[in-house]
Order: sequence, then C-alpha cells, then structure tokens
Amino acid sequence: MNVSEAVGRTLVARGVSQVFGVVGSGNFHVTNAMVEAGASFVAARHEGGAATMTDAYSRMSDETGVLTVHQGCGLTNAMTGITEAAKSRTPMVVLAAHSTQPKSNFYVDQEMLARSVGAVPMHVESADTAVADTVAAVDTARGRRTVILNLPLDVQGLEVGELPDLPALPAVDGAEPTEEDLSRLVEALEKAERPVFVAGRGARGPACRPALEKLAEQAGALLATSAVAKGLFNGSEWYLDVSGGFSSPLAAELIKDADLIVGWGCALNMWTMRHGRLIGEGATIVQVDDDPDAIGAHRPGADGVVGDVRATAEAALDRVAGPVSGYRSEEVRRRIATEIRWRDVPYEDNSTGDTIDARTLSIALDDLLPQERIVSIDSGNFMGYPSMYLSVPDEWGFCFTQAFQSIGLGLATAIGSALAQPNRLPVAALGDGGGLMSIAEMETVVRLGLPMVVVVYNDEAYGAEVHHFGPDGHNLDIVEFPPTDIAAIARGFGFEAITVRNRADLEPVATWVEGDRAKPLLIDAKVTSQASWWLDEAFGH
Ligand SMILES: Cc1ncc(C[n+]2csc(CCOP(=O)(O)OP(=O)(O)O)c2C)c(N)n1
Ligand SMILES: [Mg+2]
Repeated sequence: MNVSEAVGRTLVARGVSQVFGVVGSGNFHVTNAMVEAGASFVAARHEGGAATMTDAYSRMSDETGVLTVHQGCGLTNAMTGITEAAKSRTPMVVLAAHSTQPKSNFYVDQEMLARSVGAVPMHVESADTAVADTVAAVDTARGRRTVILNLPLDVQGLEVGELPDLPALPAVDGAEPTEEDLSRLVEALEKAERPVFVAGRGARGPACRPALEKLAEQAGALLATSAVAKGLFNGSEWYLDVSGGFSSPLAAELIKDADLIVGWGCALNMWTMRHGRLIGEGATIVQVDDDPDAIGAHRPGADGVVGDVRATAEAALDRVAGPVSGYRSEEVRRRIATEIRWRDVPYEDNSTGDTIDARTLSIALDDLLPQERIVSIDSGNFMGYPSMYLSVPDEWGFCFTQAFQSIGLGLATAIGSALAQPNRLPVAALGDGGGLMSIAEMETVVRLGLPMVVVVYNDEAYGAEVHHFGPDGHNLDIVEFPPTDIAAIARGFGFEAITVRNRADLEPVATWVEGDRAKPLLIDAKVTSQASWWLDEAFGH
C-alpha cells in the first residue's frame, strides 16, 4: 500500500463517510482509496461548490466531512468556501494534493493559504508518519477546526506497510464551569426580572435544548437563537425565533427590554444584536462558551462563563431558585402566540402584476412546501425574506453559510445539507447574482437525483448594491442586468422549472410536491425590486 491509499483508508477508518471534491491527477488515488474503503464521493463541478457542500454537510450532520482537491488551482478555487468554514469553526478536513516544487505550475504556498484564512495547516510528512498525520488532522478537525491537510506529490507513492490499529477517538466532553463562574451566572439569573437566553451554534449539541429550556423555565427567561441556530426552540411558547436583523418587531421589542441577556454558545455579534441596538440600557450580558477566546470578543464587558452549554445549564439548574415567572407573563405569552411570526405582521404588498413581492412569494412557498424541510440561503438583499418567512422544523433545518458574507454559496450549501438530512425536502433560496455565480452545481443537483426546490429571487440586479447606492443617485448600470431566463437554463440541466410573476404562477409547485419529485424544481421568481430593511441596517454601519 502506498501513502495515498493509507491516507484515504485512515480517513474512513477515523469515521469519515462523506467526501466532496473535484478530482485531478494529484488527488485521484487518495479519493479512490476513500471510495474503496466505503466513503461516498460527490463530484462537484467547481471546487468552490465542493468546499461549501462539505461545510454544509459537516454542519448539518455533525460529522467531519472531507473535501478533496487538486494541487494549487484546485485549492485556490476552493478558498472562499474554506474561509466560510474556517470562520464558522466547521469541523472538516480539506485533503489537498500539494506540489512542493516552486517551479511547478501548480505551486503555491498552501500552508500560507490555510493560515491566511484561519484554517489549520497540517501535512503528511512521510511514509512513516502518514497514518499518524492523517489521524491528527481528523482529530484536530473534530475539535471544531477546518484543517487543510497537504498531501505532497512526492510522498504519495511511497510504500507504507500494513495499516496499524488506530488510537481511540479522543473524547469531546463538555467542560464544567468553575464554581466561581457558575455562582456569578446563578446570581445574574436570580437578580434578573426579564432574562432572555440567546442560543447559538454551540447550543445545537445533544440534549442542549432540554437543559436550556428547564433552566429558562426556572429563571423565567424567554428564548431566542442566533440565525445559525434557528429552529432550536421550535414549539416552545416562549421562543422568539431569531435575535438580530431578522427579528420580528415583537422579538426585537422583547429582547431590547430584557435586563439580562445570556448568550449560550453564541458570539452575540453585531448581526445577532443588531449592532448593539437589541441591548437595552443597563442590561447585563453574560456569555457561556467553552472557548475562553469567544467571551467578550464581540461584546466587550460581557461577563464570561467558560464551560460547555449543556453542562453549565444543568449545573445552574441545580442552583437557581425558582421557578419564577420572570419575563413569562400572560401578556407576553399571548403576544408571542399572535405576533411573533413575520407572516402575522401586516405589510403593503408591492407586487406589480409583472413582479411578485418577495414576502408574498415566501409566505406562499411556506404554505406550499412540506414542513419537513432543510432551508439553505445565499447572501444578498433578498436573503431575509426566506430566512424570515420560511419556517423550519428544528435547528437541523436551516443552514446559513454567511460568516464570510460571500454570495454564491447557497446552492452548494443546499446540496451538502440535503445529503446530511436526506429525509427532508432541501430548499435553496438564491438571488439571481449568487445563483448565476454558482450555477454549475445545478448539474450536480440533477446528477445526484436530489428532490430539491431552488427558488431564485430574481430582481435582475445586484439588489444589495442597487438599494445601497441608488438613493444617493449613483449610476447603477454596473449592478443591473438584462433579463435572464433562469428557468430555461435549469431545464437544460434537467430541472423542472417555472417562471413566477404572481401567486397564481406558483400552482405547479403543489403538483410537483404531490408528484414523485423525480426532477428537482427551479422557481425563477421575478421579484419586485425593493430595499430590505435588514440590509439598510447592515449597511448603515
Ligand atoms: C463573492 C462576493 N462578491 C461580491 C459580493 C458583494 N455583494 C453583496 S450582495 C451582492 C449582490 C447579490 O445579488 P443577488 O444574488 O442577485 O441578490 P440581491 O442582492 O439582488 O437580492 C453582491 C455582489 C459578495 N458579498 N460576495
Ligand atoms: Mg438580484
């Protein structure tokens, strides 16, 4: 067996089951070794797509996915998706063939590339260390890091003996908070009259929800999540949905009136806290996080509790006096029941007959599509509409790859999510800009036979720029485009596709849902050009 085979087999033996990539000469053997060892491989059409598929798969399955790329240009093509993953602390391994000869066409400093985007550079050093190097890469990734494992071309063919038995997987156990941290948290909870818990990605772990719900009940707290944990408290009558730019008016009002905000595995960043505007004057902020560096990173002055979310919530429950009603009054209960959903907030429908209001479109789709869904969202002016109006079943039903704020990641996000949650209907919500940027992966959707619904919020423009610069009278020619028949293009890939200009045009969606869904469905929705309020806010700072 040579190094390529040993690396591939070791990855699978270490628990990797899903691999994405684009194969060239440098990663052909290692990828085949993974497939032969039992992993499933998805050939993407662009490494950028493959990177984000791996990211989304890893986020939504809680496994460590592998991206495999050709040396040099294969890796540079994947860098945007890798950056998103690294910023999101996605556990994944990028297996990158590596040309170490500076005169090679394929040479770039791959270690430096990794470092520059916050990924962890590692490499397979020799035949003797190949297995240990690979194990180290997977184990590092499992600690919520995006690892680039470089596999030098001149090492790949070296002979390795039999594969040794692998060491046991290191336990990833929840760190208990210190006594001192815990008592400060308990004190803050007991003192608070209107506490709100904001749970983030770090609260998506096993049994976090019941632990947080019990503590919230004891302390009289309302529940919210950051966008990446949307759906976590679904079904709770005290759930305010997403805290941040996507908050409904009632959610924003209640969060702003809180006298204590506890972030659980949540950065409480500018998006989640609307640049601080969701924090009322004098409110106390506490952050519970197992990473000491996360505490105060976005909220200087936040009181920190270093510990695992579940372990801390359970420990606090034993201590906190209660139950107290706190923020949980009858009045608040009634208002949440009737006002918390965006679709219950009245709006003026800006549909023109030729174009449909994105809110009307999104509400109609929410009604038409089955609830067991997994929603993935690209970036742009449109992105709040599907985020706010499409409901999701739980925290495994919404994939939001927006840490790098790149457009063009939505379709690949939906592919990775679909494979991670195969029993759910995958829904990709894209702008025309992000959709066209990533369009090659439509072929992947069709080839994999995914029963996906792709909705393009098509305003024939980079709407974000149009609405940001338009009001100041700038020339918008550079951000506006002629009409593109995206439905026709999708049919060319093998999709079923419709063009939508009004509510009635959506009728074939119901037929598709009820049918065998043999082909994916693309909805080219010609939406009314309108500035979204969350984007105004985002650009305002
Ligand atoms: C890779 C990348 N390039 C450029 C941008 C800047 N940008 C932000 S939103 C946007 C427009 C996106 O257009 P579209 O997908 O049609 O969505 P819309 O804003 O029109 O709703 C652009 C170009 C970006 N965020 N990421
Ligand atoms: Mg657009």
